[in-house]
Amino acid sequence: STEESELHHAQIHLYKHVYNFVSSMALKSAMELGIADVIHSHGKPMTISELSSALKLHPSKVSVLQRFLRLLTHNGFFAKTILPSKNGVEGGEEIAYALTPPSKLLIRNKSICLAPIVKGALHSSSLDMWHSSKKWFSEDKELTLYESATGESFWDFLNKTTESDTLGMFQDAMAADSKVFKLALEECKHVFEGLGSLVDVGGGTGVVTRLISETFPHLKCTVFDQPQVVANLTGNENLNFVGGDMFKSIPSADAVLLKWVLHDWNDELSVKILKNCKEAISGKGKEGKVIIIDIAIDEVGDDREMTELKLDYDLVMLTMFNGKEREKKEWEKLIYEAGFSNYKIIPICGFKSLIEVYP
Ligand code: 2HI
Repeated sequence: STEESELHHAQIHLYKHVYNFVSSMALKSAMELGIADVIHSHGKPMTISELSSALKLHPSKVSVLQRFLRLLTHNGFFAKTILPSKNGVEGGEEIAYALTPPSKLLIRNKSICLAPIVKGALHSSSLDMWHSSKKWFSEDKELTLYESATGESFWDFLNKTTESDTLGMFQDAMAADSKVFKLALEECKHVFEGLGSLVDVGGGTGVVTRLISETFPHLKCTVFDQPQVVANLTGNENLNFVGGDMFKSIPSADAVLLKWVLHDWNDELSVKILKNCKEAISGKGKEGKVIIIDIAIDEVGDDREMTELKLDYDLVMLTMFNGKEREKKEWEKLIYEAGFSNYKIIPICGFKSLIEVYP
């Protein structure tokens, strides 16, 4: 009956969402084991026994590895290939696992490697807070879920010195993400053409600025971040690191870059940052610009998978920082509220957008 079939589908739907975390955590296991690295250095697809000895697993874990790989293969991280039987005997064929484009993103020491994102985003410090959401919903406080659960903000957690280098973990993740920008820079070169100077607000260790600086060697670049972030960093003739507070004032330049910054902050604080950006580019008159790189939610234009990722990110930003991912309309409101007159939005890097904002 239709009632029965509806129940079946509803059940599958619910269980699938209950166990979504298993796919995330199996991906984390693959990253920690370094499965992609091993297949990559082997240079060709590997059988289970080859993998298990290269990974130095306990012999009792061979079948465990095989089952992890079955799920990861189903999820598109590996591809099964059949190796011809060695001695030509029928049924002697062996299965070997090959890399796919998503697992190639886990290979370390490649120019683009997203393993640090997997590590940081699926670290217990990013996940534990979710167990406290019921308490958080009942609170009449402006705390993030992270603060409500741990008693301190994520930023304070990053900055306190502990035996595990959490600030380093976060910076590695941000730097890894920034390297993806190298390809995007080709598509959006025109955005930076003709500029004399650029300040990268929240530029961290300067990965994006270095990429821009390599492409535009005459551009005077400044990486602006909190004093403790830039303390031990040195630039070169056209790249310098400046410590400060973006809520107070931002160094002057022809253009300001805000990559993955505004989604960490609520509307009120984002407008404050944008107003300081406007002040920073005021010397250039109408020629100055602010360049925002962030997510723009577009439930109509994007497919389901893309929207799901953007909405997931929205809850990550909400729970960690009281930040948000914004729809195009919300970006527009923010931009005009900060006193800008116009903007242009283009998609880059798969799921992000580049927004050029003009005074
Ligand atoms: C490391 C990486 C991430 C994290 C925490 C870490 O939180 C991310 O990649 C995510 C999120 O899962 C993130 C992305 C952008 C951003 C802040 C966090 O501005 O330790």
